[in-house]
Amino acid sequence: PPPLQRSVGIIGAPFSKGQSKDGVECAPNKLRAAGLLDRLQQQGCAVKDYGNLTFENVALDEPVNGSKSVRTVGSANQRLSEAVKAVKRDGHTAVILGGDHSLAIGSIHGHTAAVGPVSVVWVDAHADINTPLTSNTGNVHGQPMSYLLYELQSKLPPLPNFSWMKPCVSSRDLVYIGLRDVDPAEHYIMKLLAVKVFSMTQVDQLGMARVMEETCDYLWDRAKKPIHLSYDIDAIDPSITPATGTPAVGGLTYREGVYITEYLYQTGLLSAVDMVEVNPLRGRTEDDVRSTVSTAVDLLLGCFGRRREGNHLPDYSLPEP
Ligand code: HAR
Ligand code: MN
Ligand code: MN
Ligand code: MN
Repeated sequence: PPPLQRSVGIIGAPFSKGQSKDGVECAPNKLRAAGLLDRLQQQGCAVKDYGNLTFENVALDEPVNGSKSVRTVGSANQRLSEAVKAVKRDGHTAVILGGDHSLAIGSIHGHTAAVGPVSVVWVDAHADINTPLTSNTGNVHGQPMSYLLYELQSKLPPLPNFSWMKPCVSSRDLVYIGLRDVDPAEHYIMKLLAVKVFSMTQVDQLGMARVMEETCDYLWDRAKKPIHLSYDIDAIDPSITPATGTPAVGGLTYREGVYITEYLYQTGLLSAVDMVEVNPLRGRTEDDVRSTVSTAVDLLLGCFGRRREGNHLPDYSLPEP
């Protein structure tokens, strides 16, 4: 079996300007308060918490081609990219606690800057592949994949505070899982680039076990590369994770969601994980928030070796009478 990475470096990215709803910036501390670090340690991980990043609010950040807060998003992602690069150079698997999904720009950029080309597994109800010119909402959290892909560079207008970033992902190294709310332009782009997609239709057709086998077969066809898992909590059905900004009915079950993490853990290739779009201000009840946060924690524990069959530490020994 491959040597399994159990050293975790956590970065809080309390960033919300990639969309317009307050609250998503509270998620990193909520995930910590739910016991994330202790529970990772209890399951045998070495954990280093790098704390929360602070981001500057760029004044006079007027929309650019209709996209909102572009300068603020650009400078925040530059900071995040440097932080992720440092965590990778320290030898950890990076965990980025969002924040909204626009932070995948800096997270994936910093990851590739440290380790070279990666495979991206994007688990989401949404494709987040609008260009600034196709977006209907102007929210950058619906656009990060277009910034990252080599193949879309000629379609991007120049963006203020993004000159630091260069595209770093090939469309052949991207797999989507869980899609069910995709804009026409996004659908066109994914067909044009022949991106591998397991929408909810394929999840229904194949079952999650085959989806994960085919995901890895596809990604490993050329070479095994470090995996960047970008997990949007809205991939899970809103009956389980309602506290999120753009819930979409018909999502993954808790079990399907956890299976993805268990499967990727055992590949031994998981190198960075984003957990994004948890919004503690969006639930209707305390229970809504609790269920969303605890599911996000369970998904992260699954990424680092938690098994539903049970776990024990390698040095466990039975007490003698
Ligand atoms: N496609 C829409 C847009 O471009 C919706 C994006 C949805 N939000 C997210 N991202 N949570 O996954 O704005
Ligand atoms: Mn707030
Ligand atoms: Mn997303
Ligand atoms: Mn989403």
